[in-house]
Amino acid sequence: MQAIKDELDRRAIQIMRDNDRGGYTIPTHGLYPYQWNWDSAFAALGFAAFDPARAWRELEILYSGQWMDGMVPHILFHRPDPGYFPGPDVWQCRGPLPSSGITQPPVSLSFARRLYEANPAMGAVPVRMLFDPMRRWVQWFMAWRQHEGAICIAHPWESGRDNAADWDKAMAAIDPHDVGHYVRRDLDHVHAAMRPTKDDYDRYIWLVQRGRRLGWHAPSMAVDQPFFVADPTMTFTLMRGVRDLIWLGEQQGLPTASLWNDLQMLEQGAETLWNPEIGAYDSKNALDGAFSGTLSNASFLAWYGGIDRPDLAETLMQVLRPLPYGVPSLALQDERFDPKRYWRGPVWGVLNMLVGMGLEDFGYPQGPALRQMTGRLIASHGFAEYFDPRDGAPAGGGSFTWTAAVWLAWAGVDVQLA
Ligand code: 2M8
Repeated sequence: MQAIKDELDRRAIQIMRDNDRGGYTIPTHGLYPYQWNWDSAFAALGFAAFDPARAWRELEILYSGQWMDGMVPHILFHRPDPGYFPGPDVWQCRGPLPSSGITQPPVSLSFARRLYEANPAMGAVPVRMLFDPMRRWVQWFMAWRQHEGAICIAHPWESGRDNAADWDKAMAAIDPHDVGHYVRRDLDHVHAAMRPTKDDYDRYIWLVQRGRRLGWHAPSMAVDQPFFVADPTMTFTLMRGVRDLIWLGEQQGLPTASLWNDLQMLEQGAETLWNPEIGAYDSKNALDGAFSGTLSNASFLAWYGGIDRPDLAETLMQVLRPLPYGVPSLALQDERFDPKRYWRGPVWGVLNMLVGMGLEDFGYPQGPALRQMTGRLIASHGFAEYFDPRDGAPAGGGSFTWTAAVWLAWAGVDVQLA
């Protein structure tokens, strides 16, 4: 058994090294040839298991793309690559590096704390360097993505759960008839049945075109927003991020006063996302106040954010009961459930990890159980981008950085293989 675990560790490290582009890591060769924001944060955790200095480098390069207004972009286009659409020519942004004009869940705030805790002597300098950029990113979220204390997305790609059922109604309100012709590249790499539909893509690109037209100027973009949805992914990852940033600031004697106010606001905001009809946290359209009515894996991030809800654990048990490999991106009982289509059913190692870490913090037995399920999923089905939640069949891209990182940082650590 130890030999199998050693071999999986070796493969995971090899994937991280193969996807390393010299200081930053791509999610997977071909499909995603650039540096993605939250993927990079997971990569840092993976590197921490075998090369802590390289882990900090990953975060430093990520923050080197931060915009003047504080936003840290969701993609940094370090080197042009025609294999991905939309590339830097479509986004036309004006940050210090070629980038996209939107952001992604700020898990890097919390993972910086994990890196620091593992080795405070090595972490002191990078923490002092990254603290202010991180605090400015938090301020950016509070200024431009906050609604009644919850954190919203202005594009489905911001949540990281691109085609989640959460956004269906809000996306239907967009009319993308003037989007024009464009050529998707994702379908060169992955079967169309596992990817978002053309209707989704028309709206993704239409929203990019709007941002470009407005020069990605946050105040202009906030006027007559066509899409603005409060998202549990963003709200809970930022909530934990702020807690962890406060902790880091206190360790290093850095100013944390404004962060306490942000935290209080986020805690109030999170409660606006509790949907009693589904017994869980839900996304909510900030433009009309309607809940999406979606039980997703993000519905269970409350513990990760630092909030304990025993009634949420009841709902989680029901969602997990029929499934062997963890929290699906959409509950099996939902009529929109699609086991292969990306964020509309498949199970993702990264979300299992965030949900599981939160449950472990609060001492729920489902936390270690989720860790073992994820370990067994990866051990038996490889380092795929995501998996069919019913039988674990691998889907999407292969040799995936964040799945390798989840193995190294969490799921593979004390895995018990049969
Ligand atoms: C997926 O999203 C990108 C756009 O950002 C895409 O499909 O082109 C999502 O799974 C997202 O969460 C992830 O960060 C990205 C790279 O792995 O791929």
